[in-house]
Amino acid sequence: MEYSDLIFPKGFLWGSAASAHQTEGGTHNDWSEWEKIPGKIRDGSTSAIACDHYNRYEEDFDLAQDLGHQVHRFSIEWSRIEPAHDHWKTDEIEHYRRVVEALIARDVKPMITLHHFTNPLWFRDMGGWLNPESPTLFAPYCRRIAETLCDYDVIWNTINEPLVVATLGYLFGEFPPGIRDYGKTLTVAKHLLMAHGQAATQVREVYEEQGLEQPQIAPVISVSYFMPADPTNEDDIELARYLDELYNQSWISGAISGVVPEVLGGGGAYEPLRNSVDFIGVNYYSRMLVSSKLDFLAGEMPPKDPSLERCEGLDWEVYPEGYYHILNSLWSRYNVPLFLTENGIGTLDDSLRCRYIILHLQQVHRAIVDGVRVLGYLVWSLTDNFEWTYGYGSHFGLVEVDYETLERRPRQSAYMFRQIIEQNGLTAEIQRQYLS
Ligand code: GCO
Repeated sequence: MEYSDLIFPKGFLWGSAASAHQTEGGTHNDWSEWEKIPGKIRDGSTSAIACDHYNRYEEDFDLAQDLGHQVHRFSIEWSRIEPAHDHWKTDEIEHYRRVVEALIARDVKPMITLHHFTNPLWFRDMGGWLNPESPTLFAPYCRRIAETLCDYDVIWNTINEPLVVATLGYLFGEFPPGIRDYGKTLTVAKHLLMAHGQAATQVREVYEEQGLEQPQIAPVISVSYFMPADPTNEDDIELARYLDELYNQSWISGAISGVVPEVLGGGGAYEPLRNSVDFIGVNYYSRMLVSSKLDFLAGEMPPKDPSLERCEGLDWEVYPEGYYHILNSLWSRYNVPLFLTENGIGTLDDSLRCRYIILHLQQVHRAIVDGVRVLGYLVWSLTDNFEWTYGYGSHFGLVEVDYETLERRPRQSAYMFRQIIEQNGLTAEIQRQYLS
C-alpha cells in the first residue's frame, strides 16, 4: 500500500477531551444516584473515585502538555457549583478557575463544556429537562461560570450531545431518569435546545458587559452514520434518512436557524438561539445499520458486520468512512466550521486505537480536501475513565489508569498522537508504521 503525507491546515488544533463526572470522582448528582441502583452499571461500579482527577488535574495536565496537546476539553460539574437551587459554592467555582489556570500555564487551551450529561439533584427533583422552566433554571449557573472565566482565553461548549441525553435517558431508558417515552424524548431535546440558547446568551452578555471581545461558542452534537441494512430496500433507505434527519440534523439546524424545528415540537423562533453557534462541535464514533423490518424505537438492531472491528463494551463497529460522509453533510448543509470534539475507541488493544485514530484522520483529511472547514480534532479521551453504563469496562484513554493505584501510564497511541501533532498530520511513514 502506498501512502502519502496528509498534512492538515495551518492552525489546526489538536488535543483530547474528557468530562467531569467521568474523571473527577466525588460528584453528587443524578448520575451518582443512578449508579447506586443495582443493574444500572454493567460492571457494578460507580464513579465515586473515577480517576480522582479532581485532585490530580495538575498531574493529568502535565501529561497533556508532555503529549503535545494544544487544547483540552473538559466539563464543569454544575452540581458542585449549585448544589441546591440558587445556593452557590464559591470554593468550587474557584476550583475551576485553578483548573483553567493550570491548563493555560501549560500552554494548553481550555475548551469548557457547561453541561456534560449530569444534573444537580434539586434540578432533577424539579422535573429535570422535562420541566418547561429547565432552560432558565440552567442559565444562572452558566452566567456565574462565564463571569469567573471570561478573563481567560477559552473556548465555550454549551450542551454536550443533547440527543444522547434525550434518547438514552427518555427513549431507551439506559441513562437517568430511565424513561421510555418518545414524546418526552422530543420535549427534552427541545428544552436542551433552548438551554443551549440560554447558555450562549449568558456567556455573550457577560463578555459584552465586561467589554471583552466575544469568545467562540458552540454546542456539541453526537452524530452517527445511519446506513440501510439492505441498501436496495427503499424502506431501509428511507428509515436511515429519517434517523439522520432526526438525530444528526434537527437539533443543530434549530440551533443555527434560531427556530425550534417542528419535529422537536416547534414553537417558532426562540430569541436566545440567535447567534449561538460559532462552530459545531462534532462527536463521531461509529455508524448505525438500520432495518425497516425491525422496531428501532424498541431498540431492535440488525446484526453487525462480523468483519469489522468493534469498540470494547459498547460494541460499536469501526467505520471510518462514515466520518467523511457526516462531515461533508454537515458542512454542505450549514456552512459552519466544525470542531471534532470527540473521536476515539474503547479498547485494551492499543494497536487498534492507533489504527482507529489514523483511519479516522485520513477521512477527516479527505473531507478537508473537499473543502470542509475543520478547526481541530480531539481524541476521546486523555485517560481511561468511567464510561457511563459500562463503568470501567471500556478503555478510551491515550493514557491508561491503574484503578488500584490511580497511576497513569501513557500508551503507545499517546506517543503516536504526539507525533501526529508535531507533524500537523499523518506522514506517509506514520501510516505505514501503524497500518501495515
Ligand atoms: C460524550 C460521550 C462521552 C463518552 C464517549 C464514549 O458523549 O461526550 O458520551 O462522555 O464517554 O462518547 O462513549
